[in-house]
Amino acid sequence: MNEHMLDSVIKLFSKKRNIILIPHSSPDADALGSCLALYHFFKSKNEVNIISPNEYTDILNFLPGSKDILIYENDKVKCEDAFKKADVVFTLDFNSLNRARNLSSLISSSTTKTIMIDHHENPDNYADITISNSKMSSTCEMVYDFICSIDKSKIDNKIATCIYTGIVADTGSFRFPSTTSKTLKVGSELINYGVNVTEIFEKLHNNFQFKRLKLLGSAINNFKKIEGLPVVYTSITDKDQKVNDFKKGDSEGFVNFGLSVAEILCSVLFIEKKDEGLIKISFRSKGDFKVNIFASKYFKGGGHKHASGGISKLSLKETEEKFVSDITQYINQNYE
Ligand SMILES: [Mn+2]
Repeated sequence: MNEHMLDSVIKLFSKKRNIILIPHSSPDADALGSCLALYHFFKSKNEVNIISPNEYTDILNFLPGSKDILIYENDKVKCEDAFKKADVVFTLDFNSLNRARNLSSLISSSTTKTIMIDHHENPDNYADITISNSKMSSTCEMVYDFICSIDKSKIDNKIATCIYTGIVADTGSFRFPSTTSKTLKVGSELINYGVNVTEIFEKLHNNFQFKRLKLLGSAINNFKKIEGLPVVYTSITDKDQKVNDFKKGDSEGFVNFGLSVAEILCSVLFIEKKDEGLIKISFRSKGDFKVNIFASKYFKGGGHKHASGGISKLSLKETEEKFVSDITQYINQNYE
């Protein structure tokens, strides 16, 4: 935040405000951690609501304050009422209004001040105040800086827990390339507020149902390697999901197993979503392999250099065939 921005932020919150905090749809730990940290930060002197476009994984219910989150999909009237009274809207951990899905028109048509805090590349220009830095490990790290620049003395165990959770989730526990010495310094400062490092790891990673382990088994078993390319891919069919009682968030992290193979630079997961009539795609890469460019060129997606998403309206089989041909072309054009 530059000085000019900081001045307008401080001025904005010099009196009581009615604030809405919005994560991207199907929010992850970074998005919800950011919302909840700001919720605890602002709520003593302001009216604050968190509105998520849709449901999120119940793994994140351990975050303090999560029971207060409103879900737009389930509670439209209450959420729209909150919007009518709001004078400041934060959008957190996304760079384009369409990532707020069904909430995007409410945000764009409201006359409130909008503040974006986000670490994705190439942010859209919809906010009154855009705090964007794609070099940051996580939106939670940015929220930490934001809070420190306004009133660091308000940080307590709840705020620290929310921010720490988002940082560890988005950095793969401080190991992705986005992790800087400053990220670790923030982590270290948060631990001084009594954050329970082991418990957060356990809640995030060792808190699943047995059927999720079986689903992982079938995803691993389905992995295929493209001959001659540093690429592997796998899929989860509609049937796999039904047999294993698939819940939102269950497939989180599956795609990363592909990158555990020597010399593999790109791993892809296709999830068949029969009810939505599409295939959801997760792309992961390492090194110089820019998977966000591939995702946006061929699969209407985007995201980070090493972690992106996309969709396909073809069948699962056709999507896989298209993917093999597209990625072969992409690598031949860009990397050889
Ligand atoms: Mn993030």
